[in-house]
Amino acid sequence: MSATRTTSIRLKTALPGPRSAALGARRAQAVPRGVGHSTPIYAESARGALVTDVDGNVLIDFAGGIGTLNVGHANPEVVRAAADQLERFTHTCFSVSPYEGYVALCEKLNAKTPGRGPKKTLLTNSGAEALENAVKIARHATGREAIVVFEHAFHGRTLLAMTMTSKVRPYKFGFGPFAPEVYRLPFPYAYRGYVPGSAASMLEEFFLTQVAAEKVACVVIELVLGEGGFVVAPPEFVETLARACREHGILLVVDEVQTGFGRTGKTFACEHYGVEPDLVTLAKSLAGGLPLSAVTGRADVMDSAQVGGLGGTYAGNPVSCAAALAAIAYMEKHRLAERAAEIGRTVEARFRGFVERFPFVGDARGLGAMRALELVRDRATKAPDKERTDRVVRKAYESGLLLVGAGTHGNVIRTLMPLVVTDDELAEGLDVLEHALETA
Ligand code: PLZ
Repeated sequence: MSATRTTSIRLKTALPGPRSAALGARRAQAVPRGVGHSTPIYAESARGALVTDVDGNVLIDFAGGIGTLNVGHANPEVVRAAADQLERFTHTCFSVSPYEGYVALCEKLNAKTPGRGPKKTLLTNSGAEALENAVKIARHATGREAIVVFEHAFHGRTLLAMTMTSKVRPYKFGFGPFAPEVYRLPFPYAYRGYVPGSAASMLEEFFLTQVAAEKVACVVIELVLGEGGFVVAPPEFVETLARACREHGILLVVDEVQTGFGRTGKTFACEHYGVEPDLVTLAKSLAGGLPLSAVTGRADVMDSAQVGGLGGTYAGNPVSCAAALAAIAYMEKHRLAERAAEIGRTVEARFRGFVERFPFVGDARGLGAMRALELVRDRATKAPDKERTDRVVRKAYESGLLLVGAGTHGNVIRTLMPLVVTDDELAEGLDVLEHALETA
């Protein structure tokens, strides 16, 4: 830590301040309680990795809109591109009167995503919608109905995406009946019992006891679980899975909604594994905070659905496309994936120290800047400690750091800071996190 470090956090009030508290009271009257929030801090403005709240407090953001802000809050190049497009036209609907931005973005994503053959891209609005469409396309292309997903997966909140999501509370409880033909495999969770080398026999058993391989349209996997707690799939597992998919004519869909656009230290998590998925789903940091998602994949697969079978009124909105093109150009120009790897090394070193220092930190893990701590009641039983995790998140925001938890047991703290975070902001945020761990 350098003596000359600049500090960014500026607290004028206790948090939440009076204006945030007043908005919280209005919210309670106006918004259903089902819409949760991890902090009660209401934003007034935000730049880079800093958020200024309605009481004038400045906080460091390690949540980044749950991973949507790799290029930073209100990135000036994204804002300019979106504003220019807003001036020209806000919307025509691509299936009525198309426009270049949609096509240019698809060309860009076809070129950037893993996989050497010809590719095509469909644009949609949200991560969930991308997953829904990936499944529609996979089913159409294979003529099969079953889909295979993983324990601890998160794929969204619409009926099919919610069905594909694993965690019952709060995401599924009371919201059934669920979509049919969704089968679930255990995720290779090293800290909680995955045995290396067991992938092939597990898959064989699965296709005998759960669903016949020749009935499966696609397997959908997050290579690093997002909401599930930043568990990194071991490469040997992914290789075995990809091989089984190839052997059985099953399409491999990699959900890069949270891992994408540099977060893991490479543009896409797939690049760490050398797998070429048939389809990838993209969202979050794709458009620098504007709503946009995509399915990119093998042209022959993407083209299988009939004309008019894919689309949506707002899908691929021109303002979001302009923002995405600017966000991608910014990531390339500023080598944000490399910066993510560097951030990851800094965070990893501090987190290793936290494992040594705090007996309740059971595991520290991640890939690139996507890093997590798993909190347990004791290291022998590994009993999850959600209560302490919630206290850490609260202590952190009270001291000026926005954080989000994760994990099926709610006992994981994860980092999703904008990748434009400065070294000083990063160090200060990590200090606040350490203090929160000390006192929570
Ligand atoms: N796939 C891998 O991480 C969204 C969820 C926030 P949407 N994760 C944040 C919440 O509380 O709903 C996500 C993801 C992965 C799909 C999705 C879904 O993306 O844009 O939220 O629909």
